[in-house]
Amino acid sequence: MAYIVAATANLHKVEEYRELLADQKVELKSLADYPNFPEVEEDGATFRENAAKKALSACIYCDVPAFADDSGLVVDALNGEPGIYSARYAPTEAERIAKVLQKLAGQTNRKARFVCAIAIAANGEVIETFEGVVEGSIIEAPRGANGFGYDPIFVPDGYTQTFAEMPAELKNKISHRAKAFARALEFVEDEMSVLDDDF
Ligand code: ITT
Repeated sequence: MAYIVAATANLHKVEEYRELLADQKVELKSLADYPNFPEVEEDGATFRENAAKKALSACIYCDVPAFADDSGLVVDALNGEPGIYSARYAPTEAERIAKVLQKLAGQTNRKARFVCAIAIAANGEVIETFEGVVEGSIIEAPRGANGFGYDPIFVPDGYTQTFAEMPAELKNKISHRAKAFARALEFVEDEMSVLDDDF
């Protein structure tokens, strides 16, 4: 079976991608299958740039089509923080959440969004990048144990549960990653020849 590499070291992302690819005839590998893959420095100025760099590095290193996402939480009242620095905002997940909540203390504007850029690379070049966004707000204290990252403090618009309270199937229908991935998949289905039947 053809396979594609998800260029991520984040096992939560891999888990989400496995579900999103469940109906596809393609085997998903991840960087866990390439333990010597060197870490990619995420020095881009945008989600798209970082996603492209990660996908291209993996495609070249693994010599198969690869995709990567760069994603994060963008909070309006914090001028877009943590944004592309979401993974590095503080040393641990709990501290990252605490930092956002502390900076938002007393703030009535809780508007935020998760953004996900997915880049696909094949045959040594970046083919395309796609973006998905889910709008929502930041609550006062964490709720829920599912998901990862900032999920316990993010309630998507139109819902009352945080991403961490929702079943994974629901998050995977409405999330930034699901939206970006649906666009990527549509592109791949339309442009299969670009991927030389490797996909
Ligand atoms: P890779 O670069 O190896 O894929 P990473 O975790 O470092 O793994 P990013 O650089 O894209 O990935 O950083 C994304 C961070 O944004 C992630 O660590 C979370 O803190 C946050 N984030 C992204 N998507 C999220 C989601 O669906 N739920 C909660 N937090 C998310």
